[in-house]
Amino acid sequence: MHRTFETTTERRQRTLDGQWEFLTDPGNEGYEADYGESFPTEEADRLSVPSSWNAHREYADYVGPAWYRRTFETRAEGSQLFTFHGVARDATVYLDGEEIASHEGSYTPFTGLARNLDAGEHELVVRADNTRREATLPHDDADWFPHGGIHREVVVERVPDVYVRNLAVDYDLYGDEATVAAEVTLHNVGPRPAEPDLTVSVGDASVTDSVEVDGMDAATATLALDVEDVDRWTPDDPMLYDVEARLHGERAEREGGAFVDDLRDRIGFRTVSTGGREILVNGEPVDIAGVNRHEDHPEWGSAQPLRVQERDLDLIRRAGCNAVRCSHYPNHPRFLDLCDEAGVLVVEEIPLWQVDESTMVSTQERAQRTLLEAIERDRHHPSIFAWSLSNECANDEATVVEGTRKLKWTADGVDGSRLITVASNSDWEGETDGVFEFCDFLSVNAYWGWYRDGDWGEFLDGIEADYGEKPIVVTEFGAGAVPGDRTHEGRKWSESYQADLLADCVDLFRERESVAGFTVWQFCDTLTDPDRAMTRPRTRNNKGVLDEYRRPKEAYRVLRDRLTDE
Ligand code: ADA
Repeated sequence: MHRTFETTTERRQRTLDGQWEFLTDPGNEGYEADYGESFPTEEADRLSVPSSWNAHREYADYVGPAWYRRTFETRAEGSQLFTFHGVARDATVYLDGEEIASHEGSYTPFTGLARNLDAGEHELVVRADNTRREATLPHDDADWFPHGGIHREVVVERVPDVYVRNLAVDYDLYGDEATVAAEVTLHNVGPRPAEPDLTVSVGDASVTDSVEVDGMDAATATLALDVEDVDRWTPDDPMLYDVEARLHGERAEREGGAFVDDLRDRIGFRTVSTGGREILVNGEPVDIAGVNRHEDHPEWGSAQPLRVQERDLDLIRRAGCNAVRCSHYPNHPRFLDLCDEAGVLVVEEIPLWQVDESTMVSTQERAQRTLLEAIERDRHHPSIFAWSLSNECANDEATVVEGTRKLKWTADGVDGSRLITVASNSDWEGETDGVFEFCDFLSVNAYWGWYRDGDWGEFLDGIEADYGEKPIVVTEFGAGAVPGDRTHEGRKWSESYQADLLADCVDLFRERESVAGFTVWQFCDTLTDPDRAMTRPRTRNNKGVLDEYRRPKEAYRVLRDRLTDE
């Protein structure tokens, strides 16, 4: 299951996990060119879905297009909704030879609908391509490994002619009362108009209305309801409420019978804001102590089995951390569910990474789309307290500033309930950041003591002086450590050097009033882009406080000693 709870009780929902046929296509010919119309099953390998093909020895370094195929059976005629929760990176989906969906970007979902699909066997073919270019997100210079493949779940749901396409819940909180507005989009894939009853419920409160939706059309209705005696979501007591949009309707006379459909999610009632140099949850200051986490594992690549997610979160919490920065992209939605349940605070980012003037222009539209997709997918997670619009872009350039401002407007337009930030290394590069001006808090990346010598204290003095009274979160700092290299001398690349540097930084950040928190770079060692292999031993970014198998380095203990009483 792609979430920790059921997202429907009425639809027949299947996850197309398991082995799919798989074929790389280095010449980008399509299988038709070499093999004729039908998929060359005899030539194909079998690969597990979800997984990254680079986690399989034979395809460890493969970058380019590849093809997946499988068949599946449907018992009865009906419409089927296919949701791909993540294909890395660009994908086109064909059902029985017809294209039903295409999408760019590894980390946000997309859907394809097959109207009135016949009963019987069907063929699903997916073309995926992990080639990075100047205008892809991330671009071709990004330093994390370009995993490819169907790395998140593929879910198929049988939906009635009129079904709930989307549910977006917003609320305002007044003490322990909430006024909720639920925007529900219905999609009618049948030819005739319909007027089903729509019930929206939040916990025990509910409201019902009827909604008209024309044949072959969509309609959006906003239903309002009040929730009383609200138990707020707090990091210490992360109370969650079930939300549901449920449809009841009569089919057209000729067909007879009733239909029903439902879509479920969860929300948590809380506010996030800033006050002076502090980040506030429900008006209370929180000290952010967290890690940066890439989705990466030696056995799974960028895919994320539940057990890996549970264990990662457990290790994060055992270190005394209360926050995760999902660097540098929307993480798997189930990981966010776990954070909601644990009361862990999350910064979600889009993969707009180290973009300059020219790449800002070429990626602007993709960035807007990705941001919208991320917010649409994740708007209900109470754990997410901030959207991070970019990482280490050339924020001293006017084009980049204006492009980022557009992203902020986009986020504000669809979700006014979270803080906005960007992670910036401008000051570390000796430049002035033009984007900080419209951020709610400043996310600062710097590697004093690793890439360069310098004084963290002086550096923070400068930031405090330059950007007004806003909270500062040091979102990246750290040092590389080759696991097992423990030395008395504590030279670079040793665990000892990394541990000492982290200890000094954490002590300094915690003492400083302007610093509302920090997220260590990074949770665990991760595969790096092969182009960086000569400066990164083991072709990994070794700045993890755990190694790639999540075994602790000295730095993990140092962090834990400082953040817990154990
Ligand atoms: C940058 C970047 C990270 C990581 C880090 C490093 O700050 O944001 O993605 O690559 O550097 O390890 O050098």
